[in-house]
Amino acid sequence: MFVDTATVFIISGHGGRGCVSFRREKYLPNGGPDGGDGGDGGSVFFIGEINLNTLSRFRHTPKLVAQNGQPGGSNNCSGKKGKDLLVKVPCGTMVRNAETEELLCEILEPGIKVMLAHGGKGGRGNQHFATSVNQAPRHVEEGKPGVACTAALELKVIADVGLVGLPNAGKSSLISVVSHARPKIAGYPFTTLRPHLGVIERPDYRSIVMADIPGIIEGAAEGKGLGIQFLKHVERTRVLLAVIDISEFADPPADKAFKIVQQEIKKFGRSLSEKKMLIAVNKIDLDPEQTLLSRFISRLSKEDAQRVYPISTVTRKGLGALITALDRALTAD
Ligand SMILES: Nc1nc2c(ncn2[C@@H]2O[C@H](COP(=O)(O)OP(=O)(O)OP(=O)(O)O)[C@@H](O)[C@H]2O)c(=O)[nH]1
Ligand SMILES: [Mg+2]
Repeated sequence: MFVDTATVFIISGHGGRGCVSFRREKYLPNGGPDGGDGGDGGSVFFIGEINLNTLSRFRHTPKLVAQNGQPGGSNNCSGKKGKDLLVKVPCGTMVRNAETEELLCEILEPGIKVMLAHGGKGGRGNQHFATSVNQAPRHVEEGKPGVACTAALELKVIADVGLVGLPNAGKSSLISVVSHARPKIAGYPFTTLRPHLGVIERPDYRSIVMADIPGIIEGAAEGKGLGIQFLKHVERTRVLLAVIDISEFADPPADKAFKIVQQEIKKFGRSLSEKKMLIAVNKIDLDPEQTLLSRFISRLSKEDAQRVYPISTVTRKGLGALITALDRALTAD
């Protein structure tokens, strides 16, 4: 199952208690206080990880607890600091305070570490409390408690290009021939159940990140099929690529399919329909005379017709031109 939301309980470590102790040595009957400080509690950090694409592990382990600091010891020994907890999360994770819904942070890039809960400070040992009038203090500080909070995590994958289309259009086939991504491909609807990312290598060490999401169907906005929940994953992309099956087996046929895509994107709202969109007309190997392609293009608006890229993921025809166009659309602004 693809999980893109999770609730976690974050608890940083309690600071260790300071120690009450007095120096005891032979021939030194009344040594001064030598109680060490408690160690600081461990903090909880989130760190962005490129290879993760779900929050499912938090369903099983929602408690994220850093270690407590150790109490101080005698002989001025400080307690050990509690170990920090480093939690790997997929890039694109948004972290909110579960009660107030306030956005705490967004983990956008791999390797970036964000502290979610600071560990409690360790208490001071009695060595700090000796004064001229009290040379044998029995007073120490308790360690400060850690921070506890409940956070709501939400994953919205980050990509440059988002693939949108009906089930079976060939979205996963496309991502698998232009990148190293290997999502499942099959001739039945809803093969893809969760988003996949693929990286397309470009000259000059540049790359385009493409997101394959589950297919949408008419009425997706009202919850039909897998719904439009996955469209939020293309919310952060800069360019949308509609993938349309041009073959005679396409059900519904290409022009209807394109209308559904446009309509569902509009219904989703959140400025998705204002994004640049290119149209990949797929499976042209099944339309050798280009009759279906010409008919499809003739029914489009002039503006849309100029954004059509005929491709076949089987023969790989048109893929180069499509990628160049995507690249141009991404670098245009
Ligand atoms: N002939 C032909 N078949 C294709 C082409 N591209 C994809 N297919 C076939 O179309 C079927 C669906 O392909 P997928 O890539 O799984 O389609 P999808 O859009 O990811 O489908 P969902 O994940 O269900 O939304 C598979 O049987 C593919 O082999 C193509 O260019 N030509
Ligand atoms: Mg698929």
